[in-house]
Amino acid sequence: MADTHIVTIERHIIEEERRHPGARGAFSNILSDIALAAKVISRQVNMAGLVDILGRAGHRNVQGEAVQKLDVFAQDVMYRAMDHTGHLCCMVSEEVEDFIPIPDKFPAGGYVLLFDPLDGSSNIDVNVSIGTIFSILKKVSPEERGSLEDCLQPGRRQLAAGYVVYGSSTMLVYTTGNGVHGFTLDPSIGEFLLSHENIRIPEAPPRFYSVNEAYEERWSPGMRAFVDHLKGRDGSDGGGGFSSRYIGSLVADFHRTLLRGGIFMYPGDSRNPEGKLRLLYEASPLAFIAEQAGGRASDGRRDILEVEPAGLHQRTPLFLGAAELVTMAERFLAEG
Ligand code: P6P
Repeated sequence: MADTHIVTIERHIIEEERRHPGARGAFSNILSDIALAAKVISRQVNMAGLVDILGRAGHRNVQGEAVQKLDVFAQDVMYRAMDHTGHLCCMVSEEVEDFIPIPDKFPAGGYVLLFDPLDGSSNIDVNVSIGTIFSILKKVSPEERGSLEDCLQPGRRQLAAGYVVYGSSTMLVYTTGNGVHGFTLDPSIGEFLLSHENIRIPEAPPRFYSVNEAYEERWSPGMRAFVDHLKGRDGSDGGGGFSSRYIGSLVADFHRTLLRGGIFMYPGDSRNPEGKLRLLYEASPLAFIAEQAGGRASDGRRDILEVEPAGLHQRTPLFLGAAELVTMAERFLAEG
């Protein structure tokens, strides 16, 4: 008998919604709309090499169509999937300087969507996995149409967070605060099917550390000491036994950390004290997921989810992964 127990993401979202008695379906519709946008982006990403949309914009492809850069395309897809639904009061995108209001011709709703439509897009031309990252907040301001106040909330207030990784397969991973669940896109039926239920970050080996070591000269002494410890160079107990993995695509590096364990780091340094990664739509959603998977996320001193945002695109140092390693990193950094 074929296993007919296939769980689509739509079914999973509805079952999740039943856990929130006050939910009126808007929240579930947002997640389903994101899944639809992910399918459209996935198709375009996987066709990138074929329809000549690799990283260049402004010219016409073989079909004579005007070509968008994939990150601009992904931005348009996310925006058009969400602007008219009546569930959002505003949006924040890595691609747009200010917060994005809902057009007056459409009704506004009670949620905020913050997203990086296509992170790591510079990796597209060399066929490295890239991703979409999203975060959902509840509207808190009295304004009907949403405001900056609704966007600048600490990560602890997120209702849901997730990412899509466009790799050897396309996977959507999300949490609504009830564990982390992964869905793999079956292109033959156009459905995301539950493939990784209740993901937990493994504490046991193999253990990977993930950081761009080209910047070592710019690190603090504490950061250097931590990585030396991971390499077993300091001869202390518990050091060594790690492998280094660094893809240079945040979603891909985090996805590996979530499934295989270890720690991902993008620290601040002497040239970029706040690091490179963005708080609202990169660090915060991944931090929510990491915590829900039994891990931790820190800026090197405190939980990412406690940081009070001051700006839409503010950067933050990021230490993400197995709780014991993130806590160890904080200890080394505190020593100098
Ligand atoms: P670096 C990709 O450009 C990105 O924004 C993230 O996806 C990735 O983690 C980081 O930058 C890589 O930065 O400085 O190591 O090249």
